[in-house]
Amino acid sequence: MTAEQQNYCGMVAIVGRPNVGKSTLLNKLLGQKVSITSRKPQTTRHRILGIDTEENRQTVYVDTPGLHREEKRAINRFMNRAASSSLSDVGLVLFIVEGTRWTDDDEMVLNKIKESGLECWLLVNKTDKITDRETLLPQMAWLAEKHDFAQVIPLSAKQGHNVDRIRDMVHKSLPPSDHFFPDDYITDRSSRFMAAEIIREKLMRFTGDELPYSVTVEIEQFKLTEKGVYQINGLILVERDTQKAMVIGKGGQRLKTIGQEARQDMERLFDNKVFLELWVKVKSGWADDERALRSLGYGE
Ligand code: GDP
Ligand code: K
Ligand code: MG
Repeated sequence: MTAEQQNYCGMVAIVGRPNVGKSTLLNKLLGQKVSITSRKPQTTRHRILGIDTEENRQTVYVDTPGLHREEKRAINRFMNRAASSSLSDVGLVLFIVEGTRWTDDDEMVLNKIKESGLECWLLVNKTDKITDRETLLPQMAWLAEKHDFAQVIPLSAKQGHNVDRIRDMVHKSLPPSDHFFPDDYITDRSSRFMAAEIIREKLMRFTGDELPYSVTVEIEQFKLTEKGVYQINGLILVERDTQKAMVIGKGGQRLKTIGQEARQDMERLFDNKVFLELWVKVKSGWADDERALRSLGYGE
């Protein structure tokens, strides 16, 4: 009689101030875009799980929205709640910082980590931006002094440097446990949710700085047609007419680009042909209205 194979599984939180590269790392770890990224802070509004299963080992990564001191707007309050609750059910924290910069926000995140008492690995990201290699080691030594980190690892999430190594180390650190998710899952989020996020990413990429706060996307229809195509209808909600015009662009050109780019990403992620239709509608004041946010799924 052979013994059943031992399984290993655990939750790993990816934390750090906005824009350090958390979502970029998660996507690289999974080899799939499950978390949208951009140059703008507050791109990640929801807690997103990325699931990485290799044989008997399953790592469940939690990509957290950044921690913000500014809690004026309702959306920030939601993000902060999501960020702090993610620290309560994890076994390991990956703390991402930029190799070239340490700020008060990094300090604040570090204090949260210290309070949690969780094992923490320091990942020093964007090493590709450090042109003078001589400065990296002293900078890493200086960062390593800040806490009793179990590991200190340089990283370039964008270029993929050390990503496989981190993935391996994390897999090996997992405690014995049954897997939390079926082995073919890459995220806990629905395809509907992923479709909305992809559209939001393109909106942020192709429109001005004004938009991130005020735009949201609802998927009104997501169905498999008889021809085997995903018919996806997305509604883009903005706060003002001027923003509506900005999203649509001259002669509808910008919305067309957003739709084309979003469709390509969706086809890659869903591994299926997609027919995407987008509409833009003005819905005023939603970012300040917690109830409206909840109805759009932000309170989950
Ligand atoms: P998050 O807010 O922490 O999730 O950060 P994102 O993953 O959205 O990344 C923020 C920005 O930093 C994006 O423009 C990324 O392309 C960029 N970025 C992420 N990792 C690296 C890296 O290793 N090197 C460089 N040069 N840029 C990076
Ligand atoms: K970002
Ligand atoms: Mg992010």
